[in-house]
Amino acid sequence: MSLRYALLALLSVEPMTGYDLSKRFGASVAYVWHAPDSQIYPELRRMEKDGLLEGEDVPWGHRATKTRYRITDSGIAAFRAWINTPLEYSRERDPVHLKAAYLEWAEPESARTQMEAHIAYHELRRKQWEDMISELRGGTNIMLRKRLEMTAEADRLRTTEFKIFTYEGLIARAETEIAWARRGLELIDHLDGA
Ligand code: VNL
Repeated sequence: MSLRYALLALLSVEPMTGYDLSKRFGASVAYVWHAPDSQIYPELRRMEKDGLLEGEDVPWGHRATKTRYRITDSGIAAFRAWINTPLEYSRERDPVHLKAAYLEWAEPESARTQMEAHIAYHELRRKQWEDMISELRGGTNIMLRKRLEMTAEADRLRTTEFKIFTYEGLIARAETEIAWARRGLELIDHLDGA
């Protein structure tokens, strides 16, 4: 369900074809909400059926057409209702922590490799989120630039600051994961020697 609100967020800026939307998605929301094209395109069609979007045919090349989606008043209302509704939390389902609980079964070498992979993954994500903050601060993120163009001067600061706030939280989380896996490596070594 969250995917549709991510798409509404992007389409609140301007109408887009599925193709443009997918590109914009990749440079913005995808850093927070991963979704492949195979989910995006059918979701757009469902959203149109639900009256949240209106599709119009636009020319594509010489003979073909493409659907360009525009957010409707009902789409804007749905987005507002969503942003103002508290989340229902779901209890954790994290395979890494499930495994961590039973590492006494693992070969120490395999346990080490898996902790190292955890560190590498979260270091990569941290870097990507740090780069995104630089884009947001530097005004080089295309999606935010378009959004700010249609945002009243008085609202621009908070429009930017909440995006940065999002990534600060993700970076802090990545750092916690990295520190935890480093502690895991120490523990594995310590217990292996014991
Ligand atoms: C936007 C731009 C959103 C950049 C982002 O992440 C982002 C936006 C949620 O303006 O919708 O990284």
